[in-house]
Amino acid sequence: MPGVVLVGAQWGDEGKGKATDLLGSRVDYVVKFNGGNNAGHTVVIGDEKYALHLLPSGILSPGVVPVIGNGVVVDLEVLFQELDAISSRGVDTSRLLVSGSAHIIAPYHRTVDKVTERFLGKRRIGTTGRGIGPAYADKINRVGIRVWDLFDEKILRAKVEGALDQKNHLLVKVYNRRAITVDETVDELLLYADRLRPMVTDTSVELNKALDAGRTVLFEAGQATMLDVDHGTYPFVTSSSATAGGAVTGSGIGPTRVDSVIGVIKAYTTRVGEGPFPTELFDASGEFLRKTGGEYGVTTGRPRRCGWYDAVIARYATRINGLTDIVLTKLDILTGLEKVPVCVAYDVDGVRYDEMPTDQTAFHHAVPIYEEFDGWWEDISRARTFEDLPVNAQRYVQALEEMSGTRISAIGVGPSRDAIIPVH
Ligand code: 2SA
Ligand code: GDP
Ligand code: MG
Repeated sequence: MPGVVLVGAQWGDEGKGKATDLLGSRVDYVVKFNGGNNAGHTVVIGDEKYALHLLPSGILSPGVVPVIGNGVVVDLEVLFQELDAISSRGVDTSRLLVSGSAHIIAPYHRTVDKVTERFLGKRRIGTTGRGIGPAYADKINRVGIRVWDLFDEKILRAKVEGALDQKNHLLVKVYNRRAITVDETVDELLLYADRLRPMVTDTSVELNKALDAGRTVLFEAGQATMLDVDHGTYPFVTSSSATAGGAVTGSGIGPTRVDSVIGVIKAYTTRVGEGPFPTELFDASGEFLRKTGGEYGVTTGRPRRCGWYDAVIARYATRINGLTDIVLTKLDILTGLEKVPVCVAYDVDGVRYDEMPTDQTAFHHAVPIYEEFDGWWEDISRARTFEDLPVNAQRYVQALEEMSGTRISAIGVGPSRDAIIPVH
């Protein structure tokens, strides 16, 4: 019966892909419940490195059924490119299931995403340009196209017509672009319909049956808590529910099916795209984290903004997601620092905040209040028990655990599958 949710606790790229892969041998299903191919998860298995975008990370584990849930937005071209790429490397992709209720990213969503960002200028979000926001906007606006619609050409044509109505007006009149035709869109979407058909099902039924039968289902979030459309740093967020609640609505299970919620947190902080980031570093320390941590986007290659660990965010993520466990990643990247600062609270115009300010102006003004920890120089990449860690690294981890209020159940000390320390 265990339903396990795994979420990012910061602004993404915490190492969720690796954490999911680690659990792979113990789970029967891995469900992606939000986002689309804006995600980028890196999994390193032996000498092989896999970058996954739209596919759930569980696809790499033999025996796991990977599921794309109803909360996901699917770019069909990317789906098949990704499937072909990993099949050609010997991965069995035949078990993939896709929810018929998931929404489609049509070519016009990608166009609107790019054009809107350019139009926003200084107020841009820094999106991945994959059409994610416009596809979710259509879903909420009730002019979206769902996977089921691909199998009835008449319906598909009518829906594309409805969706293009307003868009063409905007594209032609406001953005000075050419109009997109119904025919070109329908033709492109139908290219994939036959190949997709056998994977499509009511995944809610499948997942609930699996849970009833005592199977373990892992719900894997894309993006992260601080990018969640409700709980993140709005408007500098993605357009989906990336927190634990999204696992429920995005896959069609009830909240009572969730037994544990794992938050993946990096030992420092990164962010890609625009928006406030209190502990961001603009000096040599930031460059050190970016270089040593290889902090470049998996999807777009963008350099990630880097900063110190923020315990206010960890506490917030604990509360919003109801975390039961934390997987702390990339502790190895902090090796070699004299001192390791941790943000314990914010100063907002002279007032101390121990909890996350949800008012956008207050968060923009938040100045970190730091506590400094002594660093360590020893290589920790081969540590496999907590006691193998230098005492200063142990103290750092214990302090983070106390500040977040959630137990740290595992510590990552390298990118590979085995570079992990189980705790407790
Ligand atoms: P979008 O494209 O509408 O979802 O962008 C909105 C914001 O969400 C951020 N976002 C991400 N942040 C971190 N990692 C993401 N995935 C890729 C990765 C990013 C990449 O894993 O490396 O390759 O650049 C991701 N996806 C969306 C985005 O930066 C905007 O701030
Ligand atoms: P995700 O989007 O949360 O899945 O994370 P990404 O894959 O975008 O970024 C995390 C990066 O850190 C990947 O390159 C992983 O291979 C790597 N990684 C994960 N855990 C660790 C760790 O404990 N130590 C080190 N050095 N790298 C890690
Ligand atoms: Mg990522």
